[in-house]
Amino acid sequence: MKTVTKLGVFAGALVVVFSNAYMVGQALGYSPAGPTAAAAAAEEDGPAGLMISQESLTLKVLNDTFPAGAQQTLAFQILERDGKPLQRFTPQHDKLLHLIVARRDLSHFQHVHPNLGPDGTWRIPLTFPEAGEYKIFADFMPAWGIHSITLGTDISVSGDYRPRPLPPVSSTATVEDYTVTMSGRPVPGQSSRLTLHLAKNGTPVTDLEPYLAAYGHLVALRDGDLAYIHVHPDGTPGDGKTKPGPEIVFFTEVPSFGAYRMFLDFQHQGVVRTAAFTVNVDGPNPPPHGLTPEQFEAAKAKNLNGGSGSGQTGESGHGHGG
Ligand SMILES: [Cu+2]
Repeated sequence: MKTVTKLGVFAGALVVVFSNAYMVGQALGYSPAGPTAAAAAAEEDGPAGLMISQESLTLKVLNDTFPAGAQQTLAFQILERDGKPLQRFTPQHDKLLHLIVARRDLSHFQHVHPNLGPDGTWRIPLTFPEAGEYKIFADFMPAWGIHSITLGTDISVSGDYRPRPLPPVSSTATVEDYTVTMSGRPVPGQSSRLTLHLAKNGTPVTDLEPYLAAYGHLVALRDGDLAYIHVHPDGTPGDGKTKPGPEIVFFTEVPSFGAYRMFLDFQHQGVVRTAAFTVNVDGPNPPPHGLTPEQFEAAKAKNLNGGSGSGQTGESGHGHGG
């Protein structure tokens, strides 16, 4: 057992050393171990939004209670590693911070933009429409940062909670007079092209308005843990080639197979609307640690055989007893 423990510690230490090297390298604008290793390290970070604290930053909500159906001011801070509120942010898509609110059953979604106070406290009037378990995601980039970070935390709104089942899978969503049709198929671990076609009362929409510097914003939340994927479209308004509809093209990468709820925010005739889709993503999942499928299968086979050749009990490599 001692050997196994030591190996475990050693493996852990390797991961720490590796990711530190990666972070330093990334901060300096290069990847010391090459693009494959960098991709592997990024992969190890996993999907965004699952943690309250990541990369030395911590999301802290200042409210104590959250009433159902009544507006109140949500107040929160992003704490730096010394516990002090982060005060300087780099704008992304016209905003210093994007706040996503979703109910755990994915029946409710909001994408709003809080205001930053001089002391580093973010505030926004917010209504949780019904009782239930919610999650909020703060999507931002520190002024000293080089990429966006999404921290997430749970919010409980007390009362009679009746979770709803996920709406059925459909490639069409309607919101008011608009019909949005999705084509393309997300593939786990791979950048996949998704095209969203917009029509109003059956007529293709060709005069979409830029909203936060894009013709559309797509947020995907994984059913079960609400892993967060925020995708911006291919092309930006005013680049001379991106048309204001009727199609918006996204390149999105989902982390695994499973069900996702995808929310498209778009602006037309002065109003921002959200169309929501349930999408079922088929496998296979990408192998871990940035390995190729062949490398991973070979590693599995090696571990199963464990050097003894039995491959049945796994005792030589996976003992947990005393
Ligand atoms: Cu936003």
